[in-house]
Amino acid sequence: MGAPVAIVMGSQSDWPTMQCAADVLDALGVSSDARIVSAHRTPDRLHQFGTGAAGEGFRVIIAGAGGAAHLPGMIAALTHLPVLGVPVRSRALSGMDSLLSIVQMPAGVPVGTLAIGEAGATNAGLMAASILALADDALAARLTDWRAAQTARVAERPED
Ligand code: RP5
Repeated sequence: MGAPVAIVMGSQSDWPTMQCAADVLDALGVSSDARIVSAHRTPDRLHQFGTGAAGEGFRVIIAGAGGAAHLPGMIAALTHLPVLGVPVRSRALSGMDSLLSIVQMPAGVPVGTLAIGEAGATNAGLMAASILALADDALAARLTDWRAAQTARVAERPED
């Protein structure tokens, strides 16, 4: 069976951010397939990916882009799969442009928008795992363990 999660991004330059989603999914034992799909530079690839994603076996799509970040919304327009949008931090406007481009979807075409940058990518991975865990008890247990380990790493007091 192929990877249940697609991680798509507008550019190679988005990968250091989007890799956070792949890393947390990997830690949870969920395989993902990362691809570069640009809404503006590769529109045909975008259409092919969006219309074919469900048929490829993907269950959740994580889409990250920066600047005029139309990728998550356009993918959501082409598939019924859940789309999680990650606003990548941009050079000019620090990702505020990305955030507003992704979050302000018209009613009827949802994108679940996460935080700007690496935190958003990590949380997109966790959210994708949570969605898959609804139908996968073993994954739900791994997710619970991951959260418990995170809690255990928080010290009671700060160190000098
Ligand atoms: C967007 O433009 C990409 O998602 C990226 O965040 C931004 C800049 O892309 P590059 O010029 O670095 O390829 O399409």
